[in-house]
Amino acid sequence: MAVERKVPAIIDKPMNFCPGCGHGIIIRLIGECLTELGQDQNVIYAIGVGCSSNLGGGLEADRLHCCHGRAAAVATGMKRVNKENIVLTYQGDGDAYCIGIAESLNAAYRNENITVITINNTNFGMTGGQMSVTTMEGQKTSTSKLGRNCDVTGFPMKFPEMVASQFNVAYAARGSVDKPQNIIKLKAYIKNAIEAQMNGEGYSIVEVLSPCPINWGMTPSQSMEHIRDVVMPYFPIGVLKERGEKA
Ligand SMILES: Cc1ncc(C[n+]2csc(CCOP(=O)(O)OP(=O)(O)O)c2C)c(N)n1
Repeated sequence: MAVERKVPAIIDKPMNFCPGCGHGIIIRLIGECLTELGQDQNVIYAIGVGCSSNLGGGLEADRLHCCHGRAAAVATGMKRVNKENIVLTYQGDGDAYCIGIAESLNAAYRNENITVITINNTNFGMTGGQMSVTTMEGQKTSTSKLGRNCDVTGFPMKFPEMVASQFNVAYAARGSVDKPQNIIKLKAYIKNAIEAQMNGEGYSIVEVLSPCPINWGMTPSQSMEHIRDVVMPYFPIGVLKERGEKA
């Protein structure tokens, strides 16, 4: 018998992401996880500046659209005064790891009981594809026309690995939307991260490798292959810190 799959009620209208963008898949997964955990009417968001800002346009949930990079600090306050709510941040790599690196690191350092979702598309998508700390070595962007030179700019930052190895966070994982098998795994990571918060275990983070076909100058299917062939070998997917594991 065919199983009827409904769009989670929390996602109330079409979103305005570019064709081939991964955000829609990720938002759908978050909505499904929240619904299955009975938290879809209990979630509040701290949203970053960038393409992640578009999350708010399609969601039936209260959210604060934070100043650029500050979502982890805002989420900290939201959670501390609303302990019964599930608090999620939804940010890009530029928002969370470039301009917001101090807030992001400090929330993890304090093991705040929040869930951080970071969309890593290896560039500043919304503003025209500038180089980010996650830009791959040799990647051409509008501010690295000849390809990123890591001898000069440093190497792509692995934020979840940093917090998983150095801080006493509850859960850290990296997933990808490049193919159905990985989307299923990603859903399990997001669910675990939210469950960690529900149990009061502390800071949980899921980074998602996501395509940006427009700024990468690729078709949607080429950009999924690019994730597999180029991005994933450097940013491996999987659980980086299991729940219940000490640093
Ligand atoms: C204080 C401040 N500096 C710079 C900007 C311009 N700006 C808007 S979005 C963005 C980058 C977003 O990149 P990322 O977080 O990777 O998100 P994406 O758009 O790729 O999803 C920048 C630099 C801004 N809005 N505010």
